[in-house]
Amino acid sequence: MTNSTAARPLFLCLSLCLLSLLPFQASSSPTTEAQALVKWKNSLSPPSPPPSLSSWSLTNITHLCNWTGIACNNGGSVSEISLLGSNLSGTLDALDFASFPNLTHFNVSNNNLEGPIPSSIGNLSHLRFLGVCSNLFEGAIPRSIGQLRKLERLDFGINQLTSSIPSELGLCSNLTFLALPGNFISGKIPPGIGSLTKLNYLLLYRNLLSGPIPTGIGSLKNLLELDLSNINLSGQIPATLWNLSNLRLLHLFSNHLTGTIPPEIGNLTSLTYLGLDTNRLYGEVPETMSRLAKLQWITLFTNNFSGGIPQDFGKYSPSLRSVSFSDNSFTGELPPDLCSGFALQYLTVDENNFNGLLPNCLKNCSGLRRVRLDSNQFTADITSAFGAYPNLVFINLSNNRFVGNLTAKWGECTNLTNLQIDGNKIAGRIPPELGKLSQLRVLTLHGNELTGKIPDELGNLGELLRLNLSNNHLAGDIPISLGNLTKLNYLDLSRNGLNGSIPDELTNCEDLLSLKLSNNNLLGVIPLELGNLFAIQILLDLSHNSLAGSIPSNLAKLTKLENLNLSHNKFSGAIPAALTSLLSITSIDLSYNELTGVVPSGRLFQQAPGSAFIGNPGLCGNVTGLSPCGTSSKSTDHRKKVSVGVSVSVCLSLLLAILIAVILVLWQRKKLFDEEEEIKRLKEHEKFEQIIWERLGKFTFSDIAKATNDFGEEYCIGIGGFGSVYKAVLASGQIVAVKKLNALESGNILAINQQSFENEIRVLTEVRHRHVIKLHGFCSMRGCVYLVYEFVERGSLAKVLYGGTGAAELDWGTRVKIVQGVANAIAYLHHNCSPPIIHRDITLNNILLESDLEPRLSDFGIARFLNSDSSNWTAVAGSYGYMAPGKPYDQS
Ligand SMILES: *[C@@H]1O[C@H](CO)[C@@H](O)[C@H](O)[C@H]1NC(C)=O
Ligand SMILES: *[C@@H]1O[C@H](CO)[C@@H](O)[C@H](O)[C@H]1NC(C)=O
Ligand SMILES: *[C@@H]1O[C@H](CO)[C@@H](O)[C@H](O)[C@H]1NC(C)=O
Ligand SMILES: *[C@@H]1O[C@H](CO)[C@@H](O)[C@H](O)[C@H]1NC(C)=O
Ligand SMILES: *[C@@H]1O[C@H](CO)[C@@H](O)[C@H](O)[C@H]1NC(C)=O
Ligand SMILES: *[C@@H]1O[C@H](CO)[C@@H](O)[C@H](O)[C@H]1NC(C)=O
Ligand SMILES: *[C@@H]1O[C@H](CO)[C@@H](O)[C@H](O)[C@H]1NC(C)=O
Ligand SMILES: *[C@@H]1O[C@H](CO)[C@@H](O)[C@H](O)[C@H]1NC(C)=O
Ligand SMILES: CC(=O)N[C@H]1CO[C@H](CO)[C@@H](O)[C@@H]1O
Repeated sequence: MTNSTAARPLFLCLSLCLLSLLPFQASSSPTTEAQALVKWKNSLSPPSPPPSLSSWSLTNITHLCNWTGIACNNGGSVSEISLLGSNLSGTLDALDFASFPNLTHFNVSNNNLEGPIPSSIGNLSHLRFLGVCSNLFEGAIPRSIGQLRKLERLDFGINQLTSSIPSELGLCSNLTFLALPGNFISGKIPPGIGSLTKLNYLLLYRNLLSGPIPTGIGSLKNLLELDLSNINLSGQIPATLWNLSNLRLLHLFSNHLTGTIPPEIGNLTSLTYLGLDTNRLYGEVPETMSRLAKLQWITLFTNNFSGGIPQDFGKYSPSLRSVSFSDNSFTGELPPDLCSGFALQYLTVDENNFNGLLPNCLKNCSGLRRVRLDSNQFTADITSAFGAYPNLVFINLSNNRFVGNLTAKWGECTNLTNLQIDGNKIAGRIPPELGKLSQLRVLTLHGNELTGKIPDELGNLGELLRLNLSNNHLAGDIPISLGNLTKLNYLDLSRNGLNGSIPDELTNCEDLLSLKLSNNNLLGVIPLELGNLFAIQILLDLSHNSLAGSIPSNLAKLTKLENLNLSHNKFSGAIPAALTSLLSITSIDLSYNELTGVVPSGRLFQQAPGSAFIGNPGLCGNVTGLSPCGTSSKSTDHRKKVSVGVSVSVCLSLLLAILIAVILVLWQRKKLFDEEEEIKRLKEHEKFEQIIWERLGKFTFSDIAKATNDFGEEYCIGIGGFGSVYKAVLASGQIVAVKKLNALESGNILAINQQSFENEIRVLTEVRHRHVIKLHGFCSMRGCVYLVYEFVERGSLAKVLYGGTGAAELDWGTRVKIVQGVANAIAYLHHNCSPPIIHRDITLNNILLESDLEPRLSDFGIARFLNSDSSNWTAVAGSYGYMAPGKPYDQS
């Protein structure tokens, strides 16, 4: 991008014209200033000259001081150039800084300027304010910056600057505001930064820095905001940092910092925002943390903290708004005054070992919007522990030991999108009032002790994507109103005592990806229209019921289906030959029915294991586990019947023996039953993860682990803040790219909501577009999330653009082609996908190039679905910890 080839001839001509004026340039005068401005204006890229600069003209020199963005000092000499957001493209190369000896302000923030920041900027010896943020500037920060001794504000944020922070910056001792965030700056933070003692703001977040925080940081006594998040820092937090008693904002999150938090943190009495999450900090949180009277926002999640939270925490912090302790090893109860100020909106303490009851004050925090207490050992009575939270959007209480009943008052939380209370000991009925939660997208109550019927009112939850009521004691019919849930992706009512037949109306849920009704007492036949659930892909499980009739041949329409389980029912008749067209199936189970006749030929049935058909005495065929059908039907049929009869009776006596053994064992270990059930469920979950891989049809996680020598460095083709990318050449010859999200990123995603993440990923695997990378699938294993993409030859646009010889290939035609491709991809994601997909992180690194330089949009790591007007979903499910709350950065 450095060679701006356009407008070259014009540029040359003007330069020549201006060269002839050189003698006048010896001393500063309005004329030389005007000429320098016009020369730069004419160098800018199309639209050239920029319409916003129409007043900049050599015929208008008399009005120089009134030109757009220009201000003069009393002597009529230009003192300010301020062109914020003026839609400028081009470079600063043609701007002769030496012509502006009296310039105090230079601000070109929020444009599309590119190229290097010229070293000649060091000539602006009177400069006090330098702002170039939100452009495309690249290259190193010039060392000449050290000559700007009067500089007070320096803002280079959100560009593409590389190289390290020049130590000369330490000479700008009048700096009060130093911001370099959102670049590719590497190296260490120079120790000399400690000499900038007037600094109020030091914002270096989102760079590629490394090494420790220099101890000199403790000299910056005037610091109000220190943001060093997301820059790969390691080592301990220097003790001197805790002397910065004026700090309002301290963000050190998403680094590799270790060590403990010392009691001195209590000295930071002005602290409002404290972000220490996603590091390797450990030990107990000091008692003095309770003294932070102005604290509003604290994130400690994803560290190794242990011990209890100080009992006074919250007591003296009446403004506490957001508390996030997730994913540590905290124990004990939550402090009783945690939310005594009632300002609490966000409380996430999931994935710890908290136990006991909940703080009483919680009931009065009517401002709560997002609550995650899941995966702890809370034992509270859910009936009384929760208050009325009209603003609640998200609550996850899963996997605790909550007891009690669900009360009607949950129906008042009409802003709820997620209600997850699965894996507890909740009893009683499901209140019909839940039907009022019209925004609800996820309702999971599985693994409790719920009784009674499924309320018809759940059919009003028109936005519902996931409904899981499995593993309870629900009885009665499946309400026909569930057929109104047309957006539903997952429906799991398995392991209850439901009876009646499968309502035909269920076939209206045309977006179902997975339908699980197994282990109930369902009767009747499979509704014919079930074949209309075209979207169904992951699972259709009707096993362990008393369904009868024949298997409808129009199930063959479920061409995406991967797992079909109809076992342990009373289906009769022949297996429809049409089913052989279910090409996506990776697992089929028709065992223990009353099927008869010949198993149709075809890959599906030939490759199925024998266990898929056993327990159907009337079934024969050329497949494993079944006896072949004789050519002369009658006699062999008879023979078969005999042999089958014999084997059945053998099987039956075996079964009987096993049954007796099982009963005996159960007799003795009645108590263990729950645990076993739990293990079974876990196993099922594992299988579920596996399924996602099997869906690829061709390879599994272990194939990939093998192909990459268990993610060995030699197969790593890229590392970023998100984790690493590996190239895997599978045994079949297929090449895939595997993105391994590190604990940081995956922890973050999982903290948001594992289920909705999975849900999204599954749908993303469906996206097909020439300019969108194919996502084969994902797997979460060993605490990491792995995304498997199709491999793209040339790597990222950033790599081609900035690395080696690539840039030369990228002529303007190709660049336009890339832009068009990306635009196509975005249009497709926004308008042709349902629900629409918003990428939200389109960067040079996320645009990959094929060998013919066709672009492919990748990395939907943080993409979220947006259902037309449901911005809540995105906003609140998003990574709250990462929205810079203070926004000092926008104050310029
Ligand atoms: C600049 O504009 C102001 C009013 O906007 C006017 O009063 C002043 O005379 C102008 N100065 C010049 C040098 O054009
Ligand atoms: C000269 O500059 C002034 C001040 O910006 C502007 O109002 C005027 O339109 C300009 N005149 C021309 C001919 O561009
Ligand atoms: C720094 O600022 C102070 C007070 O604003 C001023 O007196 C001093 O001259 C400045 N230093 C430099 C090198 O400009
Ligand atoms: C800082 O905190 C420590 C430990 O809490 C305390 O002993 C010390 O007096 C505090 N220093 C100041 C200046 O407040
Ligand atoms: C729901 O959310 C909206 C928008 O955030 C808010 O105005 C409203 O008070 C909330 N509560 C209820 C009960 O609607
Ligand atoms: C609460 O649960 C208990 C235990 O299952 C049950 O006896 C009681 O009827 C339930 N109360 C309500 C209001 O559902
Ligand atoms: C929901 O389903 C029931 C029964 O199928 C039907 O009578 C009712 O009209 C449906 N309601 C809506 C809002 O679609
Ligand atoms: C049975 O199937 C196998 C392969 O699936 C095939 O080679 C064989 O010929 C078949 N036998 C009969 C009798 O059809
Ligand atoms: C009006 C004003 O400040 N003019 C000064 C601009 O800079 C030149 C060169 O340093 C001085 O000579 C002027 O006095």
